[in-house]
Amino acid sequence: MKNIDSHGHVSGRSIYVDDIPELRGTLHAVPVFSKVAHAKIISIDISRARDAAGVVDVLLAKDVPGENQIGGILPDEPLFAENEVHFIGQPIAVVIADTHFAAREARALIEVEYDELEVIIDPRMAKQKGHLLFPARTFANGDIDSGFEESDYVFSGRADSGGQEHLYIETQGSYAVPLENNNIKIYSSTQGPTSVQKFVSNVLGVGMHNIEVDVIRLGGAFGGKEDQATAWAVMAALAVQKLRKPVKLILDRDDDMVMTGKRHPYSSDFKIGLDKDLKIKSFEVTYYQNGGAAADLSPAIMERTLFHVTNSYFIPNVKATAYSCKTNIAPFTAFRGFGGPQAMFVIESAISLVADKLGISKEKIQRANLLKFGDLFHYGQICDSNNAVKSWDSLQEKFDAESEVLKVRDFNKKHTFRKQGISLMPICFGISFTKTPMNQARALVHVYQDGSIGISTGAVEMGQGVNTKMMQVAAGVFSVDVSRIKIESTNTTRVANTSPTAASSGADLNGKALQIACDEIYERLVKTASNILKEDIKLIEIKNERVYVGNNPSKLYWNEVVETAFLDRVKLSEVGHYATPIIHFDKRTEKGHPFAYHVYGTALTTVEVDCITGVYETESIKIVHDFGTSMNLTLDKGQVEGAVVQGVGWVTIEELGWDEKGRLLADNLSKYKVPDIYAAPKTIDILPLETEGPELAILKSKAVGEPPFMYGIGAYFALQNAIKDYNPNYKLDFDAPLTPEKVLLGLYGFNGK
Ligand code: LUZ
Ligand code: MOS
Repeated sequence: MKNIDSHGHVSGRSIYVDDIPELRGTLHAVPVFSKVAHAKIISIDISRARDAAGVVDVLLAKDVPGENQIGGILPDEPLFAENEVHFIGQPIAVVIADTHFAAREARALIEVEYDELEVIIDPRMAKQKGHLLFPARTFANGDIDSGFEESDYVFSGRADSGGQEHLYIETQGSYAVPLENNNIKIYSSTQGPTSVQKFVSNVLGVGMHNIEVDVIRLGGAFGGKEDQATAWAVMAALAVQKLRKPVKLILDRDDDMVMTGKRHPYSSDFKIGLDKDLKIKSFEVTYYQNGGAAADLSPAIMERTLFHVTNSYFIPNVKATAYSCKTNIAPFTAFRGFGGPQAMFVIESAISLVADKLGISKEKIQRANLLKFGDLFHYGQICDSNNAVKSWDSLQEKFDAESEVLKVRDFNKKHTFRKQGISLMPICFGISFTKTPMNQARALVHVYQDGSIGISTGAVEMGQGVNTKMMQVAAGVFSVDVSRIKIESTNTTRVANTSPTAASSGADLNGKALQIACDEIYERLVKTASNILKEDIKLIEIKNERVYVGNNPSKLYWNEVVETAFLDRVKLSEVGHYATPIIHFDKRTEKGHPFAYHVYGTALTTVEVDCITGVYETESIKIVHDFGTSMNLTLDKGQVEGAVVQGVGWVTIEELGWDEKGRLLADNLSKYKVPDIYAAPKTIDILPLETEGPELAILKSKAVGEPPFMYGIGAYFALQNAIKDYNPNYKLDFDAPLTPEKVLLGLYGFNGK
């Protein structure tokens, strides 16, 4: 089944927040933000802005009737800075005017006087000074000391990975509209409609029932709109509450890049021990997460890092400690993988270092340590499949990895100034929100008397195709044509208390809830059909819009059953509720069974480096991926392709930097490089691993949003191998992204911190 949005997207008819027809009298809001990274605010003068042409109002912290607070997990983030600012881009006020441009011009007239304080950018320095956003955590298993004693080889090193700009095509935005009795409806580009509802009500000092949040779809999100879509909705709603006029706030790209948080940069120290058979005995790691100026989702992201310490490997003795370091940068936030990629980069770096020191191929070490059925994860869960080994071996076989390696070797013999590199990257990613209570969802289903169907769930469509999957679930249960089904917008009035569409779990959680609701109605319709036909209910089945009795088609059709059920006053609406069973986690022991299941896979990446310039290309990526029983291979392959390119971008060309004043260096699209069609791999081949898939996945179709991002990490190590081929004295260092500049330094021996 095709993505139900594909025509709308290609023809430009799909509706995003900024496309919603504006009501008469709509005003426009533009946020005002700090120009310095750390300071006391001495004064804020809004008088010139207030008098500027077209300006209706300027709102500050003192205009907040409820709580001036939008911290998602910890209450450490004011909506508007009042006495201090902690990063460049921190909101101080919002200007409301007749037009977006009037508001933007007036913003420049606001004068803020600062008393500047010390700016900290580096997480290790923040840790040294004791600036942590919340307490450190340690996940441990076994005894690392005896593990190192038993080891024949022990190496230690450091690995750094950089941040990443989400660069969703649609920038952050919201449109808030006054309803009667002081209620407000907000159209928001958010992954978390309930989160927006909750924080709007808290800041406005009203009940959640007074606020309705509606989401049609997002133009991409990647985690950037899980927690950080809130501020823009709150600001617009605040203006509506005061002015009783519709207010729209859509960030310009430059404001979005400066004001919103990105993927967390990490700096890490590791120590790894192996025995003679290359079995990893012990792994110790300390992560310094650059959290930015407020906690945002960092506690959860740090937790996911600690869950992914060992990637797809079994390591009996593990000790991992993570610090979330407070720096003067926009709070870092959720981004596809959610702390997992940062952990996986470190273990892959450690293994690469061992291979380099021992002069053997990395693949030998990787293969020797892959997780097997029955192995224990360091957080107490038992590995319940052999998919790590199966995907690895299946890749070797199906893509003839050995001959790919030989081809690269051959190419490198024949070329002096062009070198290829090849690398294998296995992945293992846990599916479920790490915070157990978040793993719940609801769906509302109406079967209308004409036989058509309306569906609401908590899932947010952001391009990933979750609405198409919801359509498939409902059409599957009722066995009707998809043309009968409408997927409604995601709306807090229809489906309440939703978790954000995140953690790759949108289709699983909402699909299961939807399945439960549809099953209930289906059973009632079967009963109606059995009454009409006077046949045993156990023999009745609805297939392709027709009633079957013991596999024989009857003369009764779907719409007739529905119509009769309606006249018989049968309930044709249902709410489904789903809460993932089995999962639990105990934070005191840091042990439990946090994930419904894991997703596995292996990627083989080949790159080619121009050894005169350092410029490189990704030649090919070949992947065997664990989809379970994919319910939509076209959508799922699309997710793998997009994710792997995004992952390659993260470890190669996407570079965020801040100067000593805390200014973001790549703050627009002429400076920040994302993979374009030329930087994308020339070929991406994806084969599904032949497995059935777990019951806890919707229709046994495994979650696919985040796991394939981490295949991209392979490009880093493929590039290192190419460099090593040109410069045998190349001293490996682990400092992603490996930009062409760094490759050039490596080729001629000038790399390293
Ligand atoms: N969001 C969240 C996530 O709140 N908890 C998670 O565990 C998670 N994992 C991945 C992506 N977003
Ligand atoms: Mo996410 S990183 O699943 O919002």
